[in-house]
Amino acid sequence: MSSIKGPAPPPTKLDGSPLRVAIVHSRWNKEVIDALVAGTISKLKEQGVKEHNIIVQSVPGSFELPLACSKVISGSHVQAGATATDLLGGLSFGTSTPRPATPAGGSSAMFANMPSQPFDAVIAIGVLIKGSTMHFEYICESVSHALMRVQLDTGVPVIFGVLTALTDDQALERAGLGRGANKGHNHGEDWASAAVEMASHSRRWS
Ligand code: DLZ
Repeated sequence: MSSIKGPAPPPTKLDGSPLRVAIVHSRWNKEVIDALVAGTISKLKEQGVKEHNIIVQSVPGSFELPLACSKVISGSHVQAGATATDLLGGLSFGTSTPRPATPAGGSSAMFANMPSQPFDAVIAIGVLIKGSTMHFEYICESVSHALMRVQLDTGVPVIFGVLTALTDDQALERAGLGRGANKGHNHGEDWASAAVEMASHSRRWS
C-alpha cells in the first residue's frame, strides 16, 4: 500500500540561484549526518543554489545547533570568503575557497569562514537517537523549541533538520541508508526544498 505521508511540491517552480543558505550540522551519529548533509547539498544545487552560496558549519552535538544557527545568522563572527567545506570535521562536499587562517585574537575558528552577506535560510541538521536515559527527551525538546525561537527572533527561516529517532534503523532509513530491502528516503532533500521555498517567500515578505 502506498503512503500518504510526505511533502507536496510547491505550487510554483522556485529558483534557488539568488539564495544564500547555511547548513549547520552536528557530528553525533556521523554516518547518518554525512548522508543527510550530502543529500541536502545535492538538492540545494539541483534547485539552482550556487555552491559558493552554500556554507557548511559543524558543531559537536544537536544541543549546540540553536546557538550556532543564531551566530551564523547574526554574523557576529563573520569574515569574507564562502566555502562548502565543513570547517571542523573535515567533511568535504566540494569547495570554492580555501579556509583562511584565523587571525590572532580575532574570530573563533568555528565561524572564521562565514560570508558577510546575510543568509536567506539556515538548515539545522542533527541526529538524535534514543538511549536508555532521559537525555534524548531533554535535548529533543530544548533543541526544537530553541530552533523555532531563533527563526522567529531573527526572521530568517530555520529549517528543522533534526531527526529524533527511537532506533538506529529509523535514523538510517531517514537518511536513505536503510539496512533492509527498504533503503528509506533521504530527508535532507526535503529540508533543502523547504529552505529554498521559505527563503523565496521570505525575500518576498520582507
Ligand atoms: C550527549 C549526547 C547524546 C547522549 N546523544 C546525542 C545524540 O544522539 N545526538 C546528538 O546530536 N548529540 C548527542 N549528545 C551530545 C549533545 O547534543 C551535546 O553535544 C552535549 O551534551 C554537549 O553539550
